[in-house]
Amino acid sequence: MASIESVKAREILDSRGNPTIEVEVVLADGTAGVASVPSGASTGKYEAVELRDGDKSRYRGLGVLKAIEHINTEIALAIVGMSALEQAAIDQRLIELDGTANKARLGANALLGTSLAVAKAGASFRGVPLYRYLGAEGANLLPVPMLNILNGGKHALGSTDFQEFMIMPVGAANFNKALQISSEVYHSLHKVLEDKGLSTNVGDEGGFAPRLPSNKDALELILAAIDMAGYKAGQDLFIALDPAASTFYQGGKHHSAHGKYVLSQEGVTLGSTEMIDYYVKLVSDYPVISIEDGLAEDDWASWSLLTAQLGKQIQLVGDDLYATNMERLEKGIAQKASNSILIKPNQIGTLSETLAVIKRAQQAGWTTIISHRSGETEDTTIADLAVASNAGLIKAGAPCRSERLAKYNRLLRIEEELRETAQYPGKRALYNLERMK
Ligand code: 2PG
Ligand code: MG
Repeated sequence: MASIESVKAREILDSRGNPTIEVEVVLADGTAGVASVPSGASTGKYEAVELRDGDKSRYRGLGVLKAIEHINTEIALAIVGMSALEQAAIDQRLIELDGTANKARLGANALLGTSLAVAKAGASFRGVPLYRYLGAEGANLLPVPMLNILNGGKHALGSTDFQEFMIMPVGAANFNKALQISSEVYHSLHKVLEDKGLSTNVGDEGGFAPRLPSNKDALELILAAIDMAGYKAGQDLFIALDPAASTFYQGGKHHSAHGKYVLSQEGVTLGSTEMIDYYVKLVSDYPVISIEDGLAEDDWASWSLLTAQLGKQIQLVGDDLYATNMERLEKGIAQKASNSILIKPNQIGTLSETLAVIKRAQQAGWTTIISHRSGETEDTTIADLAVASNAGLIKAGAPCRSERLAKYNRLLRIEEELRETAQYPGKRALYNLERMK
C-alpha cells in the first residue's frame, strides 16, 4: 500500500518571486507528500545543476517547465509502483535515470523535489513526523540556529562585502529561548540602525542591509545590538560569518595562488595569505566563532593554511567548497581543509546523498550545518532534517520573513512535541572546538 501511485509537479514561486518546483507524490492508499525546492543566489560552481528553461519570454528565462515535464513524464514513469518507504532505492533510481555526474539532464531541482516528496509521503504513511521517520528513535537534538541578521554580498547589493553576519544563541537553555533571544537582538539591531540614521530595509534572508563602509562596522553594530538587548557577546551569543568569498574572488582560475580577494566596499584587495591574516585579526578582535566560505571554492591550499591557523579556535565551514558533494568532502577531509561543512540538499539533488554526506562529515569529527538557500519557500524539510541527523546546527536566515520563520517555527513545534526528551546543545554544538566543550 506504500507503493507510489502518482507523481505530479507544478511551478510555484519562491521568496524572491522566481519560479521553482513543487512536487506531490500520492501513494496507493491515498497518502500524499508535498515538497518544494529552494534556490541560491551565490551558487557554487560545483553544485548539481538547477535546470531552468532559458525561455526569455517567461520569468526572464527562469521558468522550470522543462524540469517539471521531466518529473511528470520520465521520473513518474520510473518510480510509480515503487515503495515510498524505499528511499535509498528511489534516490538511486533517480540518479541512474538522470545518468550525468551533475544531474544536468533531468535537473537536480527535479530530482530533489521528487526525493523529498517521496520522503514526506513515506513519513505520512508510517504516521510519524519527518524527523522521526528519517532519524533514529533517539534523534532528539534541536539545532543551535545561526541567524543571518545583517545581509550583504549577493543578497543585498550595496551593503557589506561579506554576505552574512549571523548570531548564534549558544547560551540559551532550549531552542524556544534561543529564538526569543535572537529576535530580541534582531529588534535591537533595528533600533541601533535607526538611531544612526542607517537603512532598516532587509535583504533576501530577512537580515538588515545597511550601506556600510566595512565588515568591521557591521560587527560593531551587532555587538551594540547584543548589548542593547541585555545579553553578553562571547557568552550568550557568538557571531558567525559567511563572507561567501567565491563571490569576491577574482582571477587565478587555474593557479588559485595568484587569485585576489577584492573587498570593494572597503577598497582593499588581498592575496590569499593576507585574507587569512584578515580573519585572524577579526577573530582576535571580535567574538566570531564561525567562518563559512572565508576563502574561494578552488583555493584548496589556502583552506588548509586557514584551518591549520584557526581550526582549533573556531568553526571553519565549507559551503561552495564542498557543495554537499561526497568527493569534494573526502578531498577536504584528506587535506584538512576545514572542520565543518554546510549541508544544502539542493546542491547535490537527493535526500540519500545528503544524508550520506552528513554522516561522513560527522564520522570525520566535523560539525554539520543544515542550511536553507537565499531563495526559499514555505517548505520546512530542513528543520526536520536537522533534528533527524543530530546535526546540532541550522542556518535559516533572520528571525524575519515567513519563509525563514517557517523553519524556526517548525523547530518550536518539534521541541514541544519532544517535551523533556528534547535536547538543546548550546555551545556543545561546536563539539570539536576545545573551548566550547
Ligand atoms: C549561502 C547561501 C545561504 P545562497 O551562501 O550559504 O545563506 O546563500 O543560497 O544564495 O547560495
Ligand atoms: Mg554560504
